[in-house]
Amino acid sequence: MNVGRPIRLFAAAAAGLALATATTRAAVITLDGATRTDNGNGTYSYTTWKPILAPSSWTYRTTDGYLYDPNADQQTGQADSDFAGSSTLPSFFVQTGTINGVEVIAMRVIFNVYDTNIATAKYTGNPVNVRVGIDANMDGKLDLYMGPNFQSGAAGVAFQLPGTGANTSPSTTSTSTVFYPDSTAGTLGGGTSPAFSASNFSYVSLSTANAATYYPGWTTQLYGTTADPDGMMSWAIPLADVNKALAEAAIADTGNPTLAGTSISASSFLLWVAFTATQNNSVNQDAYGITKNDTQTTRWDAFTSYMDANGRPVPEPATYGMCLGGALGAFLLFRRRPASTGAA
Ligand SMILES: [Ca+2]
Ligand SMILES: [Ca+2]
Ligand SMILES: [Ca+2]
Repeated sequence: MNVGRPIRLFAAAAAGLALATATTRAAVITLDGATRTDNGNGTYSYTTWKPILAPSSWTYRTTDGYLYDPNADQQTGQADSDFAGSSTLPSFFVQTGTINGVEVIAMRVIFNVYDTNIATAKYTGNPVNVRVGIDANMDGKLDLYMGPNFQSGAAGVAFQLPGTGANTSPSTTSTSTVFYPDSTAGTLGGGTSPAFSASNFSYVSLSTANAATYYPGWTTQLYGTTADPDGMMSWAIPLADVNKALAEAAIADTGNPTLAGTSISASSFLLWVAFTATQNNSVNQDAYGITKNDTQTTRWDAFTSYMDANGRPVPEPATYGMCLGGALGAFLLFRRRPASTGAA
């Protein structure tokens, strides 16, 4: 199933609606801020971090419509790379806003066990290797991966090109060159990965005890029977750098000819996927929103819904029709006004 084309049509139509909100002042992001707020009646609101939306038919969907990932479903056994969660506890979020005055896209995931190697900045062995992938041009194929890079000796936030293959499902997805863009699209890389700092990276030990601060309603999730604290990892990347990386990827990734000319804003509808791997070239641990026992050729866009960095879904066709009607009416009204003024 390729749902890219109809979604792209609605997205293009909705772009006009996004313009109306584009002038809203961007919020200042607190990278280790609370995941959600408790409404006090058994429900929660996501006012800053936005959980990834899930199709209504998908198995791993919370009752309020978000994608979650079951515990202990990662393929190689490291609990620190297992996305933790339940049908009431999503663990993959995005947020848009500013940090130190720079517009960023921020991402947050929560793992089943807190990894002290990461906490002490000893990036040795096989620490959690997490990537968020985006489909920026709505054709179902992931175009770019990004996340904290602990492995290459130059620790920091980095991008990766898609590997060879379709990159449309967990089993067809792989990652290739690690890079950070400069301002010359014609050559891959050339920039320097921003080193980890409080303004772009956060890793918090999350437990039932401190859930009121970091994630109201969270209870320590189990990999087996041990109630270890979970690891809440958040990072931020300047939006401008994402677009530079997309421009470089459009040239360097010869298997993705339709990416050329694609850039994004916080209001762009993207497919957001997350996965972990023991190496910088595969998806061999946990894919967010599907378990290791499910069919790994299931397309990412069959279990993850396109949304913007504000958590807004692609508008339904009926909604779009109403909005278009309203916009058209306003346009005609605006056009008529000078004529009637002139006649007076
Ligand atoms: Ca998991
Ligand atoms: Ca794509
Ligand atoms: Ca999974």
